[in-house]
Amino acid sequence: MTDRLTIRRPDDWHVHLRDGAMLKAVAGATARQFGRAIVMPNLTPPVTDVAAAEAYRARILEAVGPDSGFVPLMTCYLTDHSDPAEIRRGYETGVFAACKLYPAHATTNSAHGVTNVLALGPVLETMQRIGMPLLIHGEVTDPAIDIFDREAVFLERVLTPLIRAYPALKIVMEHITTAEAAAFVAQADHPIAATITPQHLIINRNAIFEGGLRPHAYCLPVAKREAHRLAVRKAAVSGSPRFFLGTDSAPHVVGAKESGCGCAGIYNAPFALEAYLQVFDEEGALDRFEGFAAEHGARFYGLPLNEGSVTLIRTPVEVPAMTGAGETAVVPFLAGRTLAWRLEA
Ligand code: OTD
Ligand code: ZN
Ligand code: ZN
Repeated sequence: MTDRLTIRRPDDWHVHLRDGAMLKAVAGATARQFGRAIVMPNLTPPVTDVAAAEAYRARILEAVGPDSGFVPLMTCYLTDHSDPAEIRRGYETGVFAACKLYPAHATTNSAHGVTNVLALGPVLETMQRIGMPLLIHGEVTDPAIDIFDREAVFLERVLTPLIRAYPALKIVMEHITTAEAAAFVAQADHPIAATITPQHLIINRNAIFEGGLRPHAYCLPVAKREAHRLAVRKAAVSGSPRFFLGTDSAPHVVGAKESGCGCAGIYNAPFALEAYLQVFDEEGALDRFEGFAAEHGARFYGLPLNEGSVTLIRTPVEVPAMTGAGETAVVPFLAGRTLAWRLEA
């Protein structure tokens, strides 16, 4: 039995680092594990131009401190009014690593998102030409579509026409949750990949209702039935370079989750690597962990692999009931549970 695993330093290809006090409270958890992270732009107001991204990047670097070595990769939040020249300037000057597409009202702070993706012609043409990835929150927002079906319907209604119209546009389907999305990404004749979160590998939708309403198991896209969890797990451990790590860690202060209208989002950053590794271990796929965590994403983005390494040790570790205090008090994913691996300090 393997009891120590050393891999190249991994990256998180999808994280919400927030701002202000919450940024200061949570950024270290990500920087401790990952060499780089794709930082989501859904602040209020969202990060829609180069100046806002540079200022946000500076605040993140201040929060992680001068010696962390952590590199935040910034994203541009697309709106119906995004300017292709600004996006290109951001990409070519190394400020923007990608653009993020939120269908309007699909998830937290997405009110300024895009109402019709295919109407973004000049932006998408520019991105395709310069090789800039489009990161997609892949759910339709049509209220007539059941919330558990919104990802699968997005594949048909939006993603299929999109890849037909832009055959060379690099696309990442973020946080996939369904067998349909896993199959689509695995098989598409297109430069497409997907990120996978720890929660969608570990919980199914029963977790949201286990003995009562469980707000800390609620995120978007919402967890699906068990058959989907198993399909997403299979994709993650398959060794396919189209699947890679993206935590979608999305902290909300405890009172905003435990509420009459609780916010969507799961804070998994503190034990992200441990949670993923447990899944790979259970699946007998320890040898595939490094590809998923530290290689596939960088290759898809066209970035160099990280130098350096991290080591995980097989030893029980208990996830605390809460991290932070006051305005930064957050209940982490798997709070109170014991995980089988621990990241070596
Ligand atoms: N999902 N919560 C948030 C974002 C994600 O769709 C996402 O990327 C958030 O709070 O920012 C969530 O449930
Ligand atoms: Zn999303
Ligand atoms: Zn997210």
